[in-house]
Amino acid sequence: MEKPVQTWPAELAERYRAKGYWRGETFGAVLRERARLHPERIAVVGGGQRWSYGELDARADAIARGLLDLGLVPGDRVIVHLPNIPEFVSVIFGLFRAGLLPLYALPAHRITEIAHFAGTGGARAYVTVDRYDNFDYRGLAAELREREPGVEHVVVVGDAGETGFGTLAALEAAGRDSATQPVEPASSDVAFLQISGGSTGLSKLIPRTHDAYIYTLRESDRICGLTEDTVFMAALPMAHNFPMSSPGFLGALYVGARVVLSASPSPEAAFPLIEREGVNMVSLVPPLLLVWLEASKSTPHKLHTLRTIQVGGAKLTPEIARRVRPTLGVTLQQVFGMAEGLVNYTRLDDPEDIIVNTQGRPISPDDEVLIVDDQGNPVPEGEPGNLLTRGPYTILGYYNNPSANARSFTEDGYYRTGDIVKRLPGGYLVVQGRANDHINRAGEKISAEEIEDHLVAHPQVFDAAVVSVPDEYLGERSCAFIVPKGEKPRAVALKQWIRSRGLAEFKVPDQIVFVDAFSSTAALKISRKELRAQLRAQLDEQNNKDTQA
Ligand code: OOB
Repeated sequence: MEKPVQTWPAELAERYRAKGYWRGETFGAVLRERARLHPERIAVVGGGQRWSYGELDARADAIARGLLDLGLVPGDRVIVHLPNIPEFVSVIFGLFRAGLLPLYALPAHRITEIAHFAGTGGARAYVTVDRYDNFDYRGLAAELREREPGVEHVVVVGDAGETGFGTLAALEAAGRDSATQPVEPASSDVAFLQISGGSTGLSKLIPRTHDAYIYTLRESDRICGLTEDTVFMAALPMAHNFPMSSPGFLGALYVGARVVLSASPSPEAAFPLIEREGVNMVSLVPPLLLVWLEASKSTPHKLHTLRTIQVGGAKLTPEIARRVRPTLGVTLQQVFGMAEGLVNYTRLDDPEDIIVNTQGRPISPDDEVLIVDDQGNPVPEGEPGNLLTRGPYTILGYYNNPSANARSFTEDGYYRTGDIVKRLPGGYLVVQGRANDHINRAGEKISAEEIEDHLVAHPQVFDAAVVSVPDEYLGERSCAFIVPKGEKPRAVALKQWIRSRGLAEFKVPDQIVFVDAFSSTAALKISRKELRAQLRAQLDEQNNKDTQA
């Protein structure tokens, strides 16, 4: 039987230590050190609160003790389902310090996804917020307790109401008076579980160690020029790997900089904060960049403190990339990364041509990048192929998931990213597309298979195929082809069906097309993958006709 976590072979681990990549640091100890060096400096600003490093450190301590006093033991998994509020930071550092593993869920996730994480992650606790963005997370918590009784504890940030759940405030207060002494985990231990975009079916869990993740923070800080004077804004959901660690809010805290949390990435929420806090760095997905570029032309808010805008998560077109410097007077940095590991950056002093036309090059000299054809043979330099990678911070396997590991990793430990890229001289990568069927909707990854499974569960659906369609604003949008069973359902009813199945709103198909049947060859002889390709081609043809007409 495979172990739940695949680790690096001893000789590689030895090499990464010898080269000074892995330095034996842990998150809990890093925060302790920053708080000792400059206790008064502001670490986190958001939700009407300003916490110094000293205060954050003290809160993390209290939360660690409070959690252990609930009966949780080091190694236990705890789902963290929080929006961009300062408690996100105190809770995860409390967990790190107690040796408990946060499992990060996005605020958009709903009961079906959370129950899946709880089940596959074997989570014992769930930390959430009372209400946010018109959604009652306590209701979700109650349903979760029923569906996954292994989740013994619920901790609510804010008001627990009549639920009987504990609150973070109470847990922290109890922790402050507790004599429990948390034991710092080993730096080679898994620090947390990140979730995968889920190209085949349901999301998989990604185990990241302190050593490997902190290495990416240190190097990202250097590459992206972070100093103590950096004021980094987390505008995207901070549970996502990009604003978390590339260099993200964790990279900012690692150098003793300031993190400003925006409740939403909209210009209405973010611009006043940029002005008030003197934000100089932010990370965005391409559609948001477009919105920011437009809004910046007429905003009354002063944005002159901004120095770097990072863009990643989905492909940025050169046309839009080219507008960034003239419009906002900032340096653009392209970021091509994945929660499984590998992160590429354009460098701040790269020529404009590289910044505009490439997705950067890897962080580490020891990031091994292979570009191969479908048979696994290397393609000639400059030709597109499948990107495989391994290195000092790319995982060697998903958490507790042997069948996904057999598909996604080669025998010699390379991760099959599913991305089609080409490599330019100097190691710069240009993303060309995806080999597998997921939809990258404004940076949110949607598995076609997952949505199809939910659609065919509808009584009036005989068959369904979900494909990506190019979209001017979102980059890609989702289109569901439906073969009805009996009376044709209404498109709105199908969308409502997906919501009622307890899925994140971004997974609701943007477009629904009814067809009488999938071509008979398709239904019987070809794979889902080929069927989706055929349908995508049909749509392209249709769209071309429409634009010509
Ligand atoms: C980031 O992480 P994930 O895990 O949500 O998604 C990874 C996938 C990549 O495999 C690629 O398909 C796509 O997202 N992607 C890009 C891209 N950045 C990510 N595709 C084209 N151009 C880019 N710049 O999305 C992520 C993690 C860390 C840093 C940045 C992004």
